Amino acid sequence: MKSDRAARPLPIGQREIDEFPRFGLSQYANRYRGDFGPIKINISGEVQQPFELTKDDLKNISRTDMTSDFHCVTTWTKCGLHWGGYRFVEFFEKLIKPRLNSNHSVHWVVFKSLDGYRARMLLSDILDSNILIADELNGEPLCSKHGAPLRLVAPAHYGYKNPKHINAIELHTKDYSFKAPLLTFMEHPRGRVEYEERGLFFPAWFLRIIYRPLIQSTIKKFKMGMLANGKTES
Ligand SMILES: Nc1nc2c(c(=O)[nH]1)N[C@H]1C(S)=C(S)[C@@H](COP(=O)(O)O)O[C@H]1N2
Ligand SMILES: [Mo]
Repeated sequence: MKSDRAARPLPIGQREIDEFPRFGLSQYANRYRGDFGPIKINISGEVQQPFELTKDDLKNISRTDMTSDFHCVTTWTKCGLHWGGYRFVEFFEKLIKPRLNSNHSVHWVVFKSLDGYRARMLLSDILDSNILIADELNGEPLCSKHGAPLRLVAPAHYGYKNPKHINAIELHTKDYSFKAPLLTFMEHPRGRVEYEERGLFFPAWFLRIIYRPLIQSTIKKFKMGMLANGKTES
């Protein structure tokens, strides 16, 4: 059943789907683990000393929740997901900012994941109050399928800017050159849904046409990956 979205049209080029599939780049499909382990995030880059954050550090941050739609760049949208966790802005202000270099000028934030994925975001984009570091989905602890132990939820950005299984955060200056985990054209530096920043070099309408036929086979590959690598949740 589709959700009632009469009052709010989907973003340009998106189509609503019923399920919320495990999804990503095909090369990550087979890197699923039934248990991605406890929270352990290594912080490095423009900091005085690299350090590690664990669940204990999160006790100092207030919890929050948010209902939002999730837009994959390949054109599927899952509406009305309810996330729980921490606002990234508070996570950053309390746990990272005090330990930055005194003369730092952080511009890019790079998230790295336990499955080898990585995503870069502009710091100024992710200090927005609707960006969460989530550990709950629809009232349950976040499952492995959708990014345990912690994932970024950035509803104004395409799915590829919502890294799952985060285990490292790097703070970089403006001149940092990011190596995308995908082909260069597939990684827009900002990836905002509102401006249809699907990728680079090609117009967004063209990327829709080449991505859309890949959705079903990708969902299948990610399902197979879970079956092969210790699926513990549906
Ligand atoms: N660690 C990790 N994070 C990732 C990906 C991935 O393959 N690995 N895929 C990205 C893409 S392209 C999408 S659309 C979303 C999918 O999130 P979901 O699996 O919870 O639906 O995760 C994003 N974050
Ligand atoms: Mo995606």
